[in-house]
Amino acid sequence: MWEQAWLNYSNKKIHDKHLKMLTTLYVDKVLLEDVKITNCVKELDRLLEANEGEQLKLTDDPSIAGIVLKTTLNTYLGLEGYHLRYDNGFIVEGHTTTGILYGVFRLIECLRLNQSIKQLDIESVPKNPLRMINHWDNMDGSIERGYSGNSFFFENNQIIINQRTVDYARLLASIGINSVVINNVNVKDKATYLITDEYLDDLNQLSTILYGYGVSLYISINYASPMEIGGLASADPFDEDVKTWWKEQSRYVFEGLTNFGGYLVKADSEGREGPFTYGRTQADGANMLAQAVAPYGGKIIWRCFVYNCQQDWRDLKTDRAKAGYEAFKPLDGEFLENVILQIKNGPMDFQVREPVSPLFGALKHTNQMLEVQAAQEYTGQQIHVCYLVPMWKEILDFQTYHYEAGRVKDIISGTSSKALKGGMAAVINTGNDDNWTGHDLAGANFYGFGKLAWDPDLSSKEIAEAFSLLTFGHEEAMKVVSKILLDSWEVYESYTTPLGLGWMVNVSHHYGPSPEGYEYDRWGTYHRADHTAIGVDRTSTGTNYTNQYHEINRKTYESMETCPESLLLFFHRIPYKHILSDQRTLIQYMYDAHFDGAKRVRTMKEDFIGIKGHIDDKIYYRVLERFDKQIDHSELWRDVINSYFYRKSGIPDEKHRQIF
Ligand code: GCW
Repeated sequence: MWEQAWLNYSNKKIHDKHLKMLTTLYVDKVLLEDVKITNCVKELDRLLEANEGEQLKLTDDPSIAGIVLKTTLNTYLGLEGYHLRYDNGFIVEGHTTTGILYGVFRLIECLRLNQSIKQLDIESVPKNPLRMINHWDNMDGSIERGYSGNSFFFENNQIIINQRTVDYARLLASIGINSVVINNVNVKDKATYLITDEYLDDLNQLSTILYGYGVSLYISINYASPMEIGGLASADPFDEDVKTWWKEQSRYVFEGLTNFGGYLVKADSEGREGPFTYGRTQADGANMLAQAVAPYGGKIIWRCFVYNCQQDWRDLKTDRAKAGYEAFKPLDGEFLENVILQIKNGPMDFQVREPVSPLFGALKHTNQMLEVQAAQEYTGQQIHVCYLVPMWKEILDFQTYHYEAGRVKDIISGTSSKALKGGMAAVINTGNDDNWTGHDLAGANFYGFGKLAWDPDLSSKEIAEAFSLLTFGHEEAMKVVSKILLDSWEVYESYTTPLGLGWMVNVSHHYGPSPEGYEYDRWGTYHRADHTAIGVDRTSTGTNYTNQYHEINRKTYESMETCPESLLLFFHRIPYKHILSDQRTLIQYMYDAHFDGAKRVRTMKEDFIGIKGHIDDKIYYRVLERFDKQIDHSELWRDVINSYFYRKSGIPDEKHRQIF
């Protein structure tokens, strides 16, 4: 049976006095007809029941109510914001019922976190218009890069709808997510038919449930659909028959589904069909679809993950890092206004550390959305603990210098330019495991993504603490777990591939060390180590990738002296004997990082053991098992990487530790 993650209301009781107040609810009669309000009432019911409180009663008299839900005509809260305050009772106000729903979840969270109620006065409006989850779920039930079981949306080419669907929608609403793409961007086989009558009724049941929690359904589409299901000879965006096919199909889908949002598209990428086949641009392809969905207010989310995945490793000119910018920057201004470009955080592919994609802000007339990956494909596959909120915050705070308000978070939220709006998307880390995310601590990435997408200014620490307290229900557990979370990215990085190196993983499944796994392959991901040096020169003396940044950032990255050390090997080719800022040689830094990192995993486990008894035993043992694996695998990383560097360089460890 699946669990409730951070919505487990029975793990920590709320104050009796507050509980009592929640039992008398006033809501305007008309509002009670709205599904989002009935969902608020159900949520309060759940809380009361889990806390063994009295039953909730509706009252006609707001003056005796302990909690009041109401709409305000005032539009300052927008379509999703809320005002939550205490005035002899809890008052949750929104301009819309969606706002009220978010406000109720926030109230429950405040009460469970035991925040001071007397001063409760929170006005909150989400910073990002789109706060989106991308599932890479396949219709046979498998999940591409899934590390927590199978899909809870699909099984045997059918759509699953049950109480878990509702609980998922509740989890989304509780962290402010407003859109979800349920199927993998690699759209194949039956998934191509999701936009046909074969699935429409089931999809409508799903979209109706999601709607009740403020979430719009999106679907990943196969660009070749007009051929694969429409029987047309091409999918050329300039072909009138193709245009008509998409218009007809889209009318059908938008009219058939409640609150349908639009399509997510992976085109001309890793073997997927796209406009390039017909000599058309990415904008031609995106705009053709945008026109088809525009009459219904639909959106096209078009991914920028376009690169040559057939590179010859001997080709030193092509630099995969440059591909996204080269494909999309020249098209700036050509996309219709209901197209949003979805850009991965870095120029490569979700490595443990990458610089920020130079497309952000360089696109001046195009809606932009940031794509991050909560699924830990390259960051330990939910066996290793790796809390990614600190990484995402660095990305959001990155100053592009392209605008006065030029940080990535300003660009995607529409602060830089009122004309442009996007948001954040996460490839999510969920599956049908009881705890949703395989590793219980990986829930922090799911929770944290939503919180950050709503408010990028929250700190990594406050998110980690709130997650830990809500999920594990104990103060001591909160202290220990949040500390582990906050250290975890740095620890993982240090025993895998520090200094921006990346890619030393096993080919295809991407787990575990393989220093030259990708070195002679076609994917364009090379570190080019020889016996004297490692790294790719991406400056003006090399591939000139640095030139894709604003001049201020270009200069910073150009020089080894000013380039942030954490990205040194991303931008520069460095001799092993090069002296780093702390006077260590590069090779010694590598050895030290790998030895220290693996050691720190043992400390994390010991700290975790300290909270035994404070948290549910089932969770405790589940996490402990993951730590044991992490210890083994981090030591493997340490040994394989250290041996590799030793054999390449012939330079021994100054501290004479064991290198195999
Ligand atoms: O990182 C790569 C993954 C693929 C994925 C692709 C993408 C869905 O290894 O599994 O495909 O990125 O983002 O499209």
